[in-house]
Amino acid sequence: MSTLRSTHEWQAADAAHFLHPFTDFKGLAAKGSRIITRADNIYLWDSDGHKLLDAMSGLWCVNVGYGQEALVQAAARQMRELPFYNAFFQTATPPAIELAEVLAEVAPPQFKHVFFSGSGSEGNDTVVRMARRYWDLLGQPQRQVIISRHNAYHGSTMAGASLGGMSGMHAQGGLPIPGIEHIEQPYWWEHGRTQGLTRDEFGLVAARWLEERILAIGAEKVAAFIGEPVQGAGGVIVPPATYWPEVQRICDKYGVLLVSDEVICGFGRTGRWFGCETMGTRPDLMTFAKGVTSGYVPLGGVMVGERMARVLIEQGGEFNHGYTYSGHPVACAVALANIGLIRSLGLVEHVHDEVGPYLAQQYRSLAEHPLVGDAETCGLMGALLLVKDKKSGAAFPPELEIGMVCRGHCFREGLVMRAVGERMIVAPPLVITRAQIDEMVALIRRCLDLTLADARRAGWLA
Ligand code: PXG
Repeated sequence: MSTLRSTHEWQAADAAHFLHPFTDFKGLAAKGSRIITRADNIYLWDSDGHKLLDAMSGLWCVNVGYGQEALVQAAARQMRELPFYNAFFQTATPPAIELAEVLAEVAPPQFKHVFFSGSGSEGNDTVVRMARRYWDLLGQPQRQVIISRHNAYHGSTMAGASLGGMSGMHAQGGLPIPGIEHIEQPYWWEHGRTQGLTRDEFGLVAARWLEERILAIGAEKVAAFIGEPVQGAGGVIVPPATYWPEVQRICDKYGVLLVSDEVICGFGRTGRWFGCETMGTRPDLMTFAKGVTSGYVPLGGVMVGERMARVLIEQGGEFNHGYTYSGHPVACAVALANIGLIRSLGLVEHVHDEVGPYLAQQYRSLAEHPLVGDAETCGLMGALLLVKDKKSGAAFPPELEIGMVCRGHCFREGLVMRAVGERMIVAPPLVITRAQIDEMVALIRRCLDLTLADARRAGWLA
């Protein structure tokens, strides 16, 4: 593979052949992709040699940072020894067995079993089939409905996108599939602040939307509730502290399974191994992907709590579901090296005790910026809401795409920060240091200043 082509040559070949995910194909072909050629620690370099601080960890996944030789060596060793074998016909490979064992160690105590997939989306397809199968086996086949939230992201397969609450996705391809319902998200700024509720009051209100929906459907028809501990792709929506414990209480009351989608929140992101531990829930299923291998190779899966595992194992017979790459030995070997590194570097503690609180402190100071209406963090995830009028919290009209204006400055200044509507979000690698947080926050502040200057010039401010 040549890295010696010019940026223009890469862009031409890209436009000629590569259909990118979630992309306006024609628009990108006209503009040309940004070509990323190498990375180290928390930094990327593009094909013009421009250096960027990657405050998004690739795509919420490179938890241990780039350039970790232990993961490279684990992949090379496993590829030499046994690059592939399946787990279908009563076979297994040592890395898959060992990873299952290690996941049972790092996951909350109710999890002793795992079903592997190749991605988070496939993991959530497994969730749908497994939850419905569980109720079938218990003689309650009418328990089919899975409740999720608007503005949730659970992947891009038919089931994953159906569970997700992205209207743009539902508008294409005949989604959602039957038996998926959505309630409103626990987004205080939009749904609680305007009602004059405190965050904690709103958390209870939002959780009770779940109870109302369960009662409207009939509890005997509800299989499960699924949610991300903190919504990632939806814009780092950190729920009030009261939300998840109340959701847990409601799920317990009606016997509804609780599914924690840990694809982003898992493996240290929130300052605990899994986001459910930060939020205080005891899920029955946990979807994971991304941080399990720090994105070095694809791997996902579902941790299955004992309540369900006992039924699926003891009474289940054959579960007619699985993927060629369920338990891929190279992916599992890399995951083992990755989890080993998270442990030996103490990254979960590093987020919990050191850089998570430090990021929160820095975000309190960013909250003072005239463009910022709200600033929040959870572990190493952060969001800044850009507003037109700091006093009233009035929003910019969406057509101004203020987030994209800010994002443009970020790229030019050497920072990868995502824009989700008016929310500017970060989720840097967990190896980030305090000094690097200072560097990141200085870049963020500079980009906010540049965006503010643009907005002033254009007369967009209140
Ligand atoms: N669940 C959650 C919570 C996710 O964030 C998936 C499932 C699907 O995982 P796979 O591996 O199938 O992509 C995700 C993925 C974004 C963005 O724009 C987020 C994701 C994927 C692509 C874009 O923030 N998360």
